[in-house]
Amino acid sequence: MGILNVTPDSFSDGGELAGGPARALERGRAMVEAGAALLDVGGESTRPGAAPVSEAEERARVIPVIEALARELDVPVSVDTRKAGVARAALAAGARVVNDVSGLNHDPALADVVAEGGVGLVLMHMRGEPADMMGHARYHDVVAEVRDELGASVARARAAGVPDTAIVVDPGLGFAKTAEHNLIVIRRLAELEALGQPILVGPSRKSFLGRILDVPPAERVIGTAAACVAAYLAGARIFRVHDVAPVAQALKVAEAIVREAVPEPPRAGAAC
Ligand code: HH2
Repeated sequence: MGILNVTPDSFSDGGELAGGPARALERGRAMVEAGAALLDVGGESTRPGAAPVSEAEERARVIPVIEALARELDVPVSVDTRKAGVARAALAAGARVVNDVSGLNHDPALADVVAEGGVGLVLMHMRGEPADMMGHARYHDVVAEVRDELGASVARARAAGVPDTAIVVDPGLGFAKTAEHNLIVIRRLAELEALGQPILVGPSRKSFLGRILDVPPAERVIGTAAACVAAYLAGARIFRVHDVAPVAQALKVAEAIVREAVPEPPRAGAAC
């Protein structure tokens, strides 16, 4: 899942795609060529302390981009939003998945929009709001609590009529979690398989990698790939990243090792 943030203030790529859909389309096309199977468009930064965005502003940011991607590219588009109104407009513009970082805790109407649209739903774990979530990073057993709280989100989606086949769960790395919590969650990710849904992770360029590596966001690409491989080995199957090409390579190698098989014959000249 390639990240396309059309925000002025995202923590690592804010402002890069401002000014109309052309640059987002160009970036999206490059991500698909690099191996992305899904593109995630977001119009509201949810980094710790980020300022909330009005529904009208969020729609104005994401809708033209979603229309362009859905029209021009062959992969499904997801909308990263917590708001039912934005999700409804995004589905009308061609989005096929809703990625809700609040796990259906922010806007009760969002589950109905997903059920009526017959689209996919990513349920991410967080506590509180982006402004205050780090104050909620207190757990006895972070993995068990994330699993149980995600289980409540899954139950809410089912109750609204979203089928199991449409639901993906995500532990929400960095959302109401300290760096140490993120590491524990990745190492014990397999415990989330009890929920019975595919697992997505989003470690891309996040500050826990900066804590380990002491480098700024743009230099956390190899760290992101390492975190994705660790999560893959523990059961994750969808990876939300800014840097699709290097992460896709790392995952391809990890998958070949797990399967003990080279995926396809090497191209002529690539044998050595
Ligand atoms: N992380 C961010 C945003 N959306 N969605 C899911 N499912 N999982 C995540 O881990 C996740 C997410 C935050 O990262 P980013 O979009 O790069 O930054 P910002 O929120 O500042 O736009």
